[in-house]
Amino acid sequence: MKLFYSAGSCSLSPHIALAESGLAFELEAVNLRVSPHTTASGVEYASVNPKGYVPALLLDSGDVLSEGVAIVQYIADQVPDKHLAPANGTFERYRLQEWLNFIATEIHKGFGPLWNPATPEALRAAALKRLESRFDVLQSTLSASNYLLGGFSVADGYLFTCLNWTSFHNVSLDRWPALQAFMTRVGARPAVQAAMKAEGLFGD
Ligand SMILES: N[C@@H](CCC(=O)N[C@@H](CS)C(=O)NCC(=O)O)C(=O)O
Repeated sequence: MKLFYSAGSCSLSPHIALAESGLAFELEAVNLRVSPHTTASGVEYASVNPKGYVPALLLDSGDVLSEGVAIVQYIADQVPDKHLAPANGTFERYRLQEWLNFIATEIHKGFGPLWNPATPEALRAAALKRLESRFDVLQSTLSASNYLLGGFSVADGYLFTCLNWTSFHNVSLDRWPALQAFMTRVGARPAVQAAMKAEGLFGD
């Protein structure tokens, strides 16, 4: 398997899932700053994932799977003994999908306007306010539980990935102590450390 990624972006989520899985995998960086986006081996990225964005997972079969929430569930299902996702068909699996969708649409895409330097200040402030209301929801869950589903799951790797962006945007998590504790807890996991190190996110 090969994960196409861009350091620190949402592709860190499947990278964490792969590291947690113990499965063998390769990485190939995608340069999102150039147009057209190009991979480290010099291939035009659209030939791998016509959607043009990371992440994408190239399977040994030759199939390419895109969309982070699909990829992390695929990875989790390869290693059921690791309990990275509840079993398909159980109510808990729908609970996982509920969180994954919340993270994708409310948190991940909630950061969208903050990345765009052309976003007017009023729009940025409104986007931040909306994000903060979603942080309140997370604070409520994570003050009662170490992880979103109780035990670590791929949803936690995804949430960690997105909340990590608060540091890029100077957004303090001081008002959400359970989120701060969550970041410390997830960030200390060896697999998360390994994925972040591989992406050069520790500045070394
Ligand atoms: N719907 C996609 C969105 C992925 C996404 O937003 N990727 C961003 C990085 S976090 C990206 O590659 N942006 C570059 C681009 O769209 O050209 C998913 O959930 O996987």
